[in-house]
Amino acid sequence: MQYGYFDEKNKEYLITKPNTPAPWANYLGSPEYGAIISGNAGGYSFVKSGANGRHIRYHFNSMDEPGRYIYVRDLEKGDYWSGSWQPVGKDLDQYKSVCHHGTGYTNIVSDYDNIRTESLYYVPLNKTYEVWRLKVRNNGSQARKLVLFGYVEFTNHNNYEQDNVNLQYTLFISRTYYKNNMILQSINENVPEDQCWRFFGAAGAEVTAYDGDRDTFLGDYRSYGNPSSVENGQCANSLNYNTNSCGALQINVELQPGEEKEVVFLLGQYDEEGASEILGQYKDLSVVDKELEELKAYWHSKLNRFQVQTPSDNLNNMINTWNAYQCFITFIWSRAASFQYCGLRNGLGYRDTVQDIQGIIHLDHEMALERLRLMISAQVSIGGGLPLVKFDHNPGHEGTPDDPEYVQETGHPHYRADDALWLFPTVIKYLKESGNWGFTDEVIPYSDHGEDTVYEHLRQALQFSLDRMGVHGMPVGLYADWNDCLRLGAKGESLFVAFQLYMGFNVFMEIAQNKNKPDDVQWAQGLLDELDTNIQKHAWENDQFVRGFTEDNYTVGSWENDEARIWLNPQSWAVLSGAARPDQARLSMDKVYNNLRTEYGTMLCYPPFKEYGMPVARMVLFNASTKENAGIFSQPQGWLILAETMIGNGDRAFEYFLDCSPASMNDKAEIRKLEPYVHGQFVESKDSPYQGRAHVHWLTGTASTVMVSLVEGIMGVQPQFDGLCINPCVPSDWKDFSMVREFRGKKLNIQVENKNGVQKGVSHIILNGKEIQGHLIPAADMEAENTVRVIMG
Ligand code: IFM
Repeated sequence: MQYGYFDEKNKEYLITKPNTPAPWANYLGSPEYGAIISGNAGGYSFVKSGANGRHIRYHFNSMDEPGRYIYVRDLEKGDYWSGSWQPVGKDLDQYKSVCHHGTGYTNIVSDYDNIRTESLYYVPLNKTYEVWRLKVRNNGSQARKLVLFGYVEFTNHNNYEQDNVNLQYTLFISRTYYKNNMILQSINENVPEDQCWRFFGAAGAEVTAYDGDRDTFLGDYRSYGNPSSVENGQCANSLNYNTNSCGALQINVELQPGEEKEVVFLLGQYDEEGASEILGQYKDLSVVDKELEELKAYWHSKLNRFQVQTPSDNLNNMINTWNAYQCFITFIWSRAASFQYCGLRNGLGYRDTVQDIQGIIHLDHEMALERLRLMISAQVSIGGGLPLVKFDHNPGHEGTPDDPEYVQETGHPHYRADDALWLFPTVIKYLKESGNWGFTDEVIPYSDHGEDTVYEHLRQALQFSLDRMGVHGMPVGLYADWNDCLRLGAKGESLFVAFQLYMGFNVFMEIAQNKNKPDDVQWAQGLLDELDTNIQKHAWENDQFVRGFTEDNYTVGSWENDEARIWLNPQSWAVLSGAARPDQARLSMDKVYNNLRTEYGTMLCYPPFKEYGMPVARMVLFNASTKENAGIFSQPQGWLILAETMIGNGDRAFEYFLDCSPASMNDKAEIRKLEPYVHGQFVESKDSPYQGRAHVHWLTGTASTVMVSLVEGIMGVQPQFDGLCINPCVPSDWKDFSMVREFRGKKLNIQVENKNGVQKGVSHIILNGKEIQGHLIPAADMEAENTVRVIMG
């Protein structure tokens, strides 16, 4: 079933049926002032921290409530509804609505009983409050008297846990006040220093009545769907005292046929003075249109740095807007706040963040650089990464995972085997995109003590693994590798990490070569050769790579096992790292195709664990076909696509893209449930009764891996030190397609011709009328704007 569609031109997803199978969300603002909103206006807001700066309430694990509600009541008929379908939930035969989720804004347009409302929600650029602009229009032939209500439910404490569980305290420390068209809420904690203020105000119309007491507004034994004040058509001018607070503002309007009125509601964490100043800025309501345009321009100019036109709308929507936008959202928000992440994590996961950076490098390498520096400064001097980089990370002064204080503060004991190795693909991508070669010489502190150049940081990352090798000559798995549930320990070995190390050596050598350091190249080459021999000797099993070895020498991911006998990641990473020989690549990738692929994506391993489990295979805790226990983990789908493109298989790479693309499920949303415009963390696979159902929306490393696989793999646009390589790997029935790419301040309009229908292979390129052999466009030959013809075949 379909609930909406993509509007590629406006970079929006339009929800045309509001009864979506899960709350379909969008992000507004940034963690400085963050807001999440569903197609039914459910969601919450906070300043800086989803857990500690929360000022509006959302019930996690609920039916998507409460939220930023606007109610409309017809004074004469007594009927009422809401600007979003929920919470009142009118009959969908009479109530029509279209929710436009765009880049940084959401606009819900509804029609009911000849009244059209447009509720636009956004956070202005670089501002720390939110705006709801309501337009209400009488499309009928009779004059109408309407009562409008804006409603928000404040938390009673900035810490959302306190708000939810410590009621014997938090219920008694908040008060609301009404002043000058706004409800102000104060929370008495450590007054006066930490006195916390929130406001909900209206601009553009006079408030006729208000409620600051939630229980009065809702009434006893009622819900958000039938609040007492709305049903009565009159707020009670209540203020809370030892009860829950809220902000409810009532505005009465009269509309002649065809007439439209506007009111702007504003919400944030400001005291009276700050709030009045903000309200004052919206005296002229046209500010809203200006701010909306600014917001669109900000996002669209980033996204427009890489745009494609291919025969697949699905791919176009993903590359041009939604996958790219999701990469930014995941990059900016990390795993801080969504409808599943409740905001509790007080920092950035090392591996997740370093991977997230990759997703935006092609669109904004400057934004990427700042975060990259931070992550390098969270590498411990012995080379490993801190599993969690706290929001108040203090380079040079942090504890380490061996240190009880760090463990107590972060809840993260022990090093992960993979963390710092993620720097290799990320740093090299940044260097090649930006051309900022000097970055390798930049000195950055270690997290605990000391400092080094980025180049030496990379060497230390290799050293961390070299200092922790197992009996087969491969890196040990420690507390976890990429797979959080695989505990191979201090002696068991991980093939995933072995392939990461393999890639690490190759990247290090490439950089060393460019820096003219032959001794370093030789050092890395010798170690790489050794690792290669060990992988070939111990890890290849007829037609697949194994996943690892436990301390007691059980082989994880052996075809001889009863459970989890084949794993996806070692096969794709053998290709990505360059370790797989051509015949191994083909055999193992075919084995993946034949044994792990399902119509909803490719499983992480199969069959699921049932018997073999703790302490090594912790995924046994998950139901079969769920998450790491043979679920379709979404992030590895990107590696799979990329691996297929590296061995020239465009048809299969595209097939894998279609399997996992959220847009492929746009007309099967009742199965997938999640938003069809964003990836989730995983999809249930074939041993689940709900095969195809996806979970954990928005904040997932999938955004970056799939993005990279589409941009560099399928579209084949790969920056190099000295230029831009264009080497697409596409389905054989793609005869021509185009791209627009910005690269180091130059613009390239690229037309690809594939008359012979090959999957991969460029015969020549014509740059501004001049023929180039091969597929590299030298940076030195580029003009400010370039016409590029790429001839495949
Ligand atoms: O790699 C991890 C990630 O760090 C957190 N989510 C699960 C992934 C796979 O275990």
